[in-house]
Amino acid sequence: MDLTHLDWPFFDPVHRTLAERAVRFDCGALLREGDIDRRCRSLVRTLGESGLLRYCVPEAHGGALLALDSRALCVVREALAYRDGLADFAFAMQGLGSGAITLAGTDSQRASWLPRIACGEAIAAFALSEPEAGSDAAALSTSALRDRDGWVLNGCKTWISNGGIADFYCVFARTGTDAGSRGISAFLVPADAPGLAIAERIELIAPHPIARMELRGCRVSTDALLGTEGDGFKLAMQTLDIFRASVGAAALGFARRALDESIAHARTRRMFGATLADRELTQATLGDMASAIDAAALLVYRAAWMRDARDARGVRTTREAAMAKLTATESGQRVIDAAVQLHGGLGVTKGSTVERLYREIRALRIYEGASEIQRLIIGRDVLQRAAQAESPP
Ligand code: COS
Repeated sequence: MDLTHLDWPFFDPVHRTLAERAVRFDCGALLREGDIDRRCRSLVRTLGESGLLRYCVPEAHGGALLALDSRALCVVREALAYRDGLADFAFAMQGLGSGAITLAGTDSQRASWLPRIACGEAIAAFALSEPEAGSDAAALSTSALRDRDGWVLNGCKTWISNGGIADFYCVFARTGTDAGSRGISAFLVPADAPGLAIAERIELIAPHPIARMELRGCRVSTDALLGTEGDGFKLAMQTLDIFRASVGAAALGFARRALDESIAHARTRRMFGATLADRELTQATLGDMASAIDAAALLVYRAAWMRDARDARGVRTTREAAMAKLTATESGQRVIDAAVQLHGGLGVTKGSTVERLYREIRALRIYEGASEIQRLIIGRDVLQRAAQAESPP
């Protein structure tokens, strides 16, 4: 994989070294052995052994760097996605599922789970979406009622990645009577908590473990509350602010692979007495693909760099993360579509690399906030800035 973008000023030497390591991560055999659950568990374990999962948690709890570093997450996701979507998924979900613990967990919650996440011993999941609350996350209706010795959760969560194989779920539930984003809290729910059941496994066009789960009188202890009661919605959004840029990085990895496959194909495929690469039409297509990739990479790494630089000062980078995810996933889809077109019949043949990429990129425009939500976030921000410029505080 081309790593020349790591010369851009967004990066420190540690990111270049990390990218070289991530590119070398070999998951070949793991991707073929057993069903999807087994493959995913093996990938998590092997990613743990390789040390890459240490970039999903901070140093104090088994991580590689002092704090959760957005650029490191993006660099690893891009390299893994270049190789395989399931490897990227296994890495990303360890970070997303444990992100709220890193951001708001108590010392004891962090000590219980983060070191195990970092070595691949435990699998994490993020449980926000519900059948009637996907894009409108604040409409969630799962409830958590306090009782004498803990909390009792009731409700349904769906599209939960790692559902069925996770060791714990970061569950968002309503603890107050306030409607909307107020009154939502986060809970750390172990997979074996009484009352938690996987109700349905969901099959995707690019398979990974994902499920609908039910919480019926699911009892957890008092110390399962994650962060401050009532601040769960903000915690979910803060977690997504970090991981949305990294979804853009995964899209970049897929798009780079599509470009490389297209270049190799164009240089060898002969047509009308020349190679495809000799044709100006092909050259223009490759030019469009390469430009789209660089544009997306600039936005992804700007967002990651800004979060790393500004987080300590408490400055939000929601807009930048939204721009990165929106642009990289949407343009990634177009780049891969162009790759399929260049490959002709081979592009739609089951088992070809570009056919796999075509399936793998699609969900990225939907999960962790669909493109429409990212456009909404950016649009609202633009209007808010305009209003502030008119009447400064
Ligand atoms: N960081 C911290 N706080 C945030 C925040 C962020 N990134 N985004 C919003 N908030 C806060 C707001 O400041 C506001 O706080 P106050 O009530 O104190 O003013 C509160 O949260 C509500 O914010 P807002 O009014 O913007 O919420 P909305 O209900 O309008 O929802 C969207 C905003 C649509 C952006 C949100 O629901 C969303 O991101 N939806 C997509 C969900 C998603 O990604 N689902 C996939 C799950 S993982 S696969």
